[in-house]
Amino acid sequence: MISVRIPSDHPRAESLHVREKLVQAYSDGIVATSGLIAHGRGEAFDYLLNERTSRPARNAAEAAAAILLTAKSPVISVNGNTAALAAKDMVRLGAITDSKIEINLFYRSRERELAIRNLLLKAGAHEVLGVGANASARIPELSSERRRVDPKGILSADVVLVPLEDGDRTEALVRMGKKVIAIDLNPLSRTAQKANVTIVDNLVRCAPLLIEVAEGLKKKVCLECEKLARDFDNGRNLAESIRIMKNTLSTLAKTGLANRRLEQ
Ligand code: PTJ
Repeated sequence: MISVRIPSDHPRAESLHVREKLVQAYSDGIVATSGLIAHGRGEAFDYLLNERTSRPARNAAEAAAAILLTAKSPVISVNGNTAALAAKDMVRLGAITDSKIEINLFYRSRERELAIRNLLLKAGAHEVLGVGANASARIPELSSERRRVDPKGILSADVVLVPLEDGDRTEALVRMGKKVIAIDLNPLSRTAQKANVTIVDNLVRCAPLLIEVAEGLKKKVCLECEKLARDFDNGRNLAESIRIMKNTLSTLAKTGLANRRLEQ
């Protein structure tokens, strides 16, 4: 692998560091080839958010944390990109919200399962579900590899957090009566549209935010969590995220000049 030194004064240094993380994780067998393509798609949508966490994303993160904290059996589903970008944060979030961690891959292979499990264990996870024969249950009406789930985890969960997902599973989980929380920079994706709560934000920013919000809510009474979960309207919130993207484009269409942070 060719590794490059990213100059710290490069205007896109932060974004390039994230890319390098994914490229390294790709050569370590953690990220799927398509994971690199998925990241590029995410970056394009992030431009439209000015690479900032928006108010609707923050509101969705609050509802998500509240739902995780009040769930009976929550599970955080981890794929290659999530492991590469936020392994430590997912483990920490799991500890705060008492959520189990389960590996669930679209491009499933024994090698990837083990590489991701090792990364999660190194990040502090005590138990990693969904590996090998433990993913013995099946999500009904789903034919992709994502159908393989752990009876101790996603199969029996009431709430599932799915960062960076590819669509069909979210619908299937909702059909099974589970609450699905998605993290997806594309508000138009099937996952974003079908989830109960969608955080339209970059996982890299959103993971620490979820931790902060969950820590704050944990200290408060349960009633506040219940209200946050009950009052959240995903359709309305998605519309706000789409409006922010539209406004970014409208402003750009007037002047043609992008925010300096986004210049290459
Ligand atoms: O590790 P595997 O085998 O489970 O495969 C994972 C990928 C991501 C390859 C698989 O789930 C896939 O093909 O996903 P899609 O269909 O490309 O969808 C990924 C979604 O995540 C897209 O809507 C992207 O815009 C979005 N996305 C990409 N990077 C980020 C992101 N959302 C939040 N934060 C990101 N960093």
